[in-house]
Amino acid sequence: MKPLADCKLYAFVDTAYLNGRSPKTLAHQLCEGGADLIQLRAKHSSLEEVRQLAEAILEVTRHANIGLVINDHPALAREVGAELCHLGQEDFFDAGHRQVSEFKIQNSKFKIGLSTHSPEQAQRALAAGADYIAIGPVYPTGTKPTAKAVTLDYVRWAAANVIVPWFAIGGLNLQNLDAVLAAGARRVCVVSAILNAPDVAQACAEFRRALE
Ligand code: TZP
Ligand code: MG
Repeated sequence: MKPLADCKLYAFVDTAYLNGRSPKTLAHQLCEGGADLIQLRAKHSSLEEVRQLAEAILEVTRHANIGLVINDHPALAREVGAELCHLGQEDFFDAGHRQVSEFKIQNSKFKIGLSTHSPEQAQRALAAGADYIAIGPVYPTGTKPTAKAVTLDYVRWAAANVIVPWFAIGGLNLQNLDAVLAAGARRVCVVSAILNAPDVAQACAEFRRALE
């Protein structure tokens, strides 16, 4: 996979948006559209289901040389050979973890990203050694309906202060992308605007073009 700093478009296979499509087909379309990273987000799946999904998607992402991020399950991510894992505040700090190195035993190349929703959380994530952080939700989003929007103010703060690769996330679409870029974002995570598009690969390619 590309170095994280060069990854701009972070797309998702989110099982909430499958609508009958196969996860593997979606992964293909995201790769074809130019995603730099793909996260498997399967909030209502059992660990065994996540493992099977991850193994299927890895066949696609490995071939495309794109990093696969497993949401929520660091041990499983390492076991299946995914390149990265993403954890929320509740999965990491609230669960008693302090350093991402706790998850890197015997695999120093394995990377951990952390969600953050405020400057204080970002500083704590950086001190914990996060390989990347997510900044959001920038806008309200149906993908995470209970999360409060952090607004472009937090994006501007990140642009001025965050020294690891960071991705703006939450409610991003092709209409508001320019405002997010103007606030200083150079990397974005996009779930529903890509997975709900009539043509996933084309939607992905449009984000890619806008980010170049
Ligand atoms: N974390 C913060 S916002 C969000 C997550 C997982 C959801 C982003 O999804 P969408 O559909 O791109 O708003
Ligand atoms: Mg989580």
